[in-house]
Amino acid sequence: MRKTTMETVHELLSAMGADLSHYAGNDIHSRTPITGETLASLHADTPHAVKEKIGRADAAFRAWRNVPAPRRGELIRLFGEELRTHKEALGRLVTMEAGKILQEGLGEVQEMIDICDFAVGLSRQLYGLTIASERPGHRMMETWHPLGVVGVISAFNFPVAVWSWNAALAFVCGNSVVWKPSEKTPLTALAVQALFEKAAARFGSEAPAGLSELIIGGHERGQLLVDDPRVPLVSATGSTRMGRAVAQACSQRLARTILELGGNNAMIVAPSADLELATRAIVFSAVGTAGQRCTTLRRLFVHESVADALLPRLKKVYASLPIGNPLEKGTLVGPLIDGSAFDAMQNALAKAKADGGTVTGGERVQPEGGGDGFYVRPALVEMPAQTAVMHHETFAPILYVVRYRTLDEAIAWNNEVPQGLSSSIFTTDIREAERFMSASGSDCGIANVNIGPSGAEIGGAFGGEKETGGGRESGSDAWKAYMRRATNTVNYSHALPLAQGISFDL
Ligand code: UN1
Repeated sequence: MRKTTMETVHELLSAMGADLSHYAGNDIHSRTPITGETLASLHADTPHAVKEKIGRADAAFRAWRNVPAPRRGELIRLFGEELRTHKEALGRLVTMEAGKILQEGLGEVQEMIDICDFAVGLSRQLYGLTIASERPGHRMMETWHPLGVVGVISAFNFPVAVWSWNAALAFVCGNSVVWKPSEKTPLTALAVQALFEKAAARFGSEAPAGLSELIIGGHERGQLLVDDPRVPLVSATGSTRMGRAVAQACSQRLARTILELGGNNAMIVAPSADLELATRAIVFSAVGTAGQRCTTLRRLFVHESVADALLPRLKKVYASLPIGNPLEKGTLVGPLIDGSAFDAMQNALAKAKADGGTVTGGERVQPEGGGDGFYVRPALVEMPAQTAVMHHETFAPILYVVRYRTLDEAIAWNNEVPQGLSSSIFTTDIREAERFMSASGSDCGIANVNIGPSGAEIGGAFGGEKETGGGRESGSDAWKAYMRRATNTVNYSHALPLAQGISFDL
């Protein structure tokens, strides 16, 4: 007999050691976007429980900060092992709860494994500088110390990887983590928490209880985390509207934030571009994850000399995109997360039409077995100019295409929107490529050449400017945001010279 989706989900959860019985209730409903069916109904943590969890995490921090960083790395190494063992199960669960195709579900778990590896190495490289002192017999240095409880708020579209970019770094840096995942994806969060607990059990008693806490609930539960004075850093991923609220609340109590908010990412296709590569990059970055990545390609600026060669190719690929069940091999476009995402997409397309756009695709499709899932054909929209609708991020597969004449014009359009996450140029002209990456080029946190704007590796710092929020997560030196820096000046002389040559004779 064929298993129901619900049975499969429960099997996957129990394979990973996640036990839903603690959360039996009726506040939060996990629905699979594949068919719209409810997978599980959970109760939300009460405000009291949220405060207790933050308290436990705070106590855990006080013990964990004294564990040597390379030992802390060992816990993350074990966690990475759990993720390797359960990659298939977790990847599948991501697909079932968030609707992305299985290749991308697995890719998301791989991204978690990659950041664990990065964090293990980092645990032996939390370096500070030594600095030449202006005073004789003095030494200056900086030391990086753990910060405290790190609050992580994540969105439905990367229900597990975004937590891991933050958490893997936070843990090796000596912090504890309290996670408030999207209320649309509580099951994947419970699975990850269970895998972390397995790793912590193998690590032993040096890992204090409360090191990783999970809060199930809606945004008002997240608000408790954001407002809590025991949380010195909140890392939030989601809409600009949410990020603004988090920033305001945190600035009120002078807490730190790492914000990774809306993206409205563009690609420039220049006259010398390799159009075959560009086509593949455009399609992956515009329709991957059904247009629901913050790095999704949303605006395409094509030089007028190549537009007539590129657009027919694109239309051809778009017309034959396999849309359907994201668990099935061969599917490239899965469902949107829910009906409101579909409505937002239709609204944006109506506005684009009113602005003179010509829309191809964008309609709802109903694949066999898709039930109440919201599947759409990705839309290509040829626009006469970059109009107001293009200044907004609509979390759906809509690609606006505008023809350009000069590179200056295309770069200006790239930068004209309020968001500043990712961008790319396809060109084989080194001058254009360097110009795009220069100080007067793209104003985004990510500026790529001959690859699309999405699908970043974990080794680089990830994040963007302007309304994207300015935060950086993941690789490079993003770890510094999860620590506090102490400057230490040590006097090993028998005198007490003052800085700036001040004389202060007693
Ligand atoms: C997001 O959509 O919130 O670069 C993150 C990418 C992925 C991460 C996207 N590595 O597309």
